[in-house]
Amino acid sequence: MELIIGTKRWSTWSLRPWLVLRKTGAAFTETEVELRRGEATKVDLAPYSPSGLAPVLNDGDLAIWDSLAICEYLAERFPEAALWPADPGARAQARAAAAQMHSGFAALRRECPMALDEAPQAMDLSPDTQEDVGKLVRLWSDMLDRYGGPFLTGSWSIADAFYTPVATRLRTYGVRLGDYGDTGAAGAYVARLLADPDFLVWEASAKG
Ligand SMILES: N[C@@H](CCC(=O)N[C@@H](CS)C(=O)NCC(=O)O)C(=O)O
Repeated sequence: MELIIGTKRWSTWSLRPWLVLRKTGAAFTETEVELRRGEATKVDLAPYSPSGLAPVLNDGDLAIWDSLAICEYLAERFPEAALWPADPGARAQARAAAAQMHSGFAALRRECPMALDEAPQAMDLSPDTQEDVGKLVRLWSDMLDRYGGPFLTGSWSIADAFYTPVATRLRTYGVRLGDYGDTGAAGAYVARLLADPDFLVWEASAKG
């Protein structure tokens, strides 16, 4: 298999399926396309991506071009990796959490891009981004409480891959979750995501 990814320093969409692919234990090659933004990137990605966006997973002659679709495909292809929880209720909630990240948190994503090469520096967040951070704290705290941790639905799942880039954003922009109602569980979850051995491999190579 081959995973086409964007610039590792800031491609959050690429990081998610890359983490999931690592958790399968399958061998894969990665092809990093530098995201130069605008028309140049479209030209660079065109030979690889039917959507003109990264990531893309190539498995034989099959190309899958959306991060969530790639993760779903991997979950079906590698059932032994237990990439979603076995319990139907927990699985539905893990999927809901991943989908919420896939299509939500627009203000946080816009205002706080992933920037793995930048030193952490606190910044003032807009009201919309503050609202997103509050939403994150409530979501994480509720799920960690319900399933007992250490990840959102117990064992690590695709949902946790979807929130790993957010954990880097919170670190980079010095967001103190205690200011948003965290009593410790959400902050500990962020630390756990950032200590994931596969994430550390990605981070080291992103910093090059
Ligand atoms: N919904 C897509 C979004 C992918 C996406 O937006 N990728 C960005 C990189 S992080 C991209 O390829 N941008 C190309 C460009 O900027 O022209 C997914 O989940 O894979």
